[in-house]
Amino acid sequence: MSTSIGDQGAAAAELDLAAIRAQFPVLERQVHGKPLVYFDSAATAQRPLAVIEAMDRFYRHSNANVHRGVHQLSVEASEAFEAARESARRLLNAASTREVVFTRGTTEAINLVAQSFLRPEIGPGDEILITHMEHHSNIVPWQLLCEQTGAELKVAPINQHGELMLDAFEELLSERTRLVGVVHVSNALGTINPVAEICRMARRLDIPVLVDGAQATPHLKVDVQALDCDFYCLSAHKMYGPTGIGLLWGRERHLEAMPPWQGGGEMILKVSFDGTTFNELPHKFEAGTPNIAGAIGLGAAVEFLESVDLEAVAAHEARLLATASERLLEFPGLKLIGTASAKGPVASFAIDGVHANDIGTIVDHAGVAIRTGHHCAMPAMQFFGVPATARASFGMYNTVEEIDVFIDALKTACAMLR
Ligand code: C6P
Repeated sequence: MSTSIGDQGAAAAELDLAAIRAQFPVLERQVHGKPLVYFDSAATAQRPLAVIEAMDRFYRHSNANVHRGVHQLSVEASEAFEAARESARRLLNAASTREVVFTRGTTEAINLVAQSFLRPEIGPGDEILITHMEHHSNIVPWQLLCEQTGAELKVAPINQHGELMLDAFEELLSERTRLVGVVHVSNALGTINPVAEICRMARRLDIPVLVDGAQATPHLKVDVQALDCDFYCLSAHKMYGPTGIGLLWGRERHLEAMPPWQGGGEMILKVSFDGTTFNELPHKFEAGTPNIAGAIGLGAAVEFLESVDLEAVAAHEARLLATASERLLEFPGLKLIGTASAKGPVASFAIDGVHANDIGTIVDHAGVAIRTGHHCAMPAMQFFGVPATARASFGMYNTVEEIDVFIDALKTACAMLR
């Protein structure tokens, strides 16, 4: 398990960028008459042909419901759906596909853990520990749970670089802590958290750890067994797959002990008015017709990630981040928000006297797509005393030349807005 994108880079081979870019049809388009520069991969990455074609193939040739029919199409759909689960297992080095639950994405995976794993176990006097850099998806489900149960939400502090203060985090762990929820790679700051170390600390007190991996899986090799966490959540659309699908990985013994979260078809073995017998893992948590094409797209995204040299990708993305950060710091009054020593490819910044949304609008006219706002991480914004940032986030298909276009567009924006 790598902890830093930069660390992976030193000996890595060069990426064949032209070959990678050729796999992403959207990169050929123009926006406002200019070639698209897509610097918003943290919001959602673009999709390679392999993903688009896998979903298209399913709809054209094998579309049917899963686990229900004996007819050929249903068999093919079920096999493709379960093959995608096996691909997801490989991605995370999970011990078994029984531990891989398809969800709508990271958000739903975290809510599932909050309501099914923790809610029956928790009450007044208990605590849930998260960090100050979490996405709202890893804050609000715990706040709701605290309201429902009388438990208390604790927040571990971060420093001015946007790094978790590990000593303070460890001090907040106690026999009252019933779960730790931590983001692997922060979407707003880029910080890569030392998740294995966090799990070691929590393990000493037998506290389960949930990792929000939404921003990690497109960039890092993740091994849930090596991390020794209890739950890992991800969204396919951040890792070159489709929207509306993601997964919860959970240790089998936890998932076995957890009650179903939603009831309906697919998650049962037998139903009568006297009672219901639930299906085995992981189907117990997959009520209703699933997002079949989405799961197949997720599987194709995993295979796409397996087809590239992830170390070379990491080195390339680290170079993009370093170049962008250096060039951004040349702007007077610009502050980088998030300067952790271990960082994913996210350059978040604020400029004195200039609103982030105005920057976003002006650079868009040069064809450059960035995200502006609070990035669903308002507490992190509050910590840095800014209402919003402009965020350029990179994927494997971005180039240094695109950073030149972005910097020129930003110069135009500053000249107009100041
Ligand atoms: N961050 C961003 O622009 P969903 O919406 O469930 O696929 O993912 C939620 C989520 C959870 N955790 C982290 C660290 C995330 O980055 C996200 C999504 C997007 O940064 C949209 S707000």
